[in-house]
Amino acid sequence: MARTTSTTQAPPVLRTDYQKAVAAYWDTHQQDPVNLLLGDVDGLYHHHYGVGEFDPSVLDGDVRTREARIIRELHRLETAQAELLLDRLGDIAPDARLLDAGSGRGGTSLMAHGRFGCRVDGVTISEYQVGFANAAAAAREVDERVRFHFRNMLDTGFETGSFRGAWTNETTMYVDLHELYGELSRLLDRGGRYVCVTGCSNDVTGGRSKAVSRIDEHYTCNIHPRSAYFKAMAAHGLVPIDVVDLTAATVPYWQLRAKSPVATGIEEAFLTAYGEGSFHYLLIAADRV
Ligand code: GPP
Ligand code: MG
Repeated sequence: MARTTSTTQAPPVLRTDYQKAVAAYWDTHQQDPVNLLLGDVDGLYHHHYGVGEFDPSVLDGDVRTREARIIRELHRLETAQAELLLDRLGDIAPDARLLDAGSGRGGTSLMAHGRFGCRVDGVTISEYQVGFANAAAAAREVDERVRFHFRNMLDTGFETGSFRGAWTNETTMYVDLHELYGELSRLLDRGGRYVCVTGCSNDVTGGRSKAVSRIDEHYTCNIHPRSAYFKAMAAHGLVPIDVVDLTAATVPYWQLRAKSPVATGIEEAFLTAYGEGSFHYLLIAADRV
């Protein structure tokens, strides 16, 4: 009988041309002042937007310090967004493990570790981001407990049922939701919590508006309709416990950003999309059953 030998090779992290294009975007989109100058405020580098009212006094007063005041304020609103996400994870014990699916430069993961003291693993398909975030964890001397990996959130390779919580902080528009929730459902322990913050298009107003299409084009992403989230979660044993419409809470962030020296040109598309009701900023918390 012929003997067959099989070698087990890890599948490549980047599977499709689209994933390669997304990785290339984040690998080369490094000098973005809107993210770097904000992160420089306290060493937490975010790749998500902000929530809450801004202090209008940052726009007035001494012109020499105006830019620094606006940057601090935008950063404060982005950090408040991550706090809101972490609030919805509930009580997490120090011996639990959390997953940051699409971890960017690591800001939310470092905050999660700071709050819960637990182990956090972040995955991203940008090797540049892995290096940046691991350096940030080392600078805070938490690299034993907070680790970033060059892995695909659709197929992380982590052990089944090994996570108590997982989140996606504005990353789901880069992936197929069924593939993602299949993987998160596998990774979460029974009763584990998933928290999603996302921008989604409004099924009620029909197809993708011009403003939403502009956002997709700007970031090379595919914004999903609101209904797609609930269908995909239901199909993969993720049962929503909380749904919060954060649209009104994020508009001030975009208004301030539009007036700021770090505006990138995409601000008007967000303000139009939110203003016309074709787009919502949503938080969904769900339990793995
Ligand atoms: C912000 O990243 C988030 C995304 C690019 C994902 C798209 C999110 C939507 C809600 C549609 P960033 O902080 O790198 O963006 P920017 O450089 O514009 O601040
Ligand atoms: Mg940003």
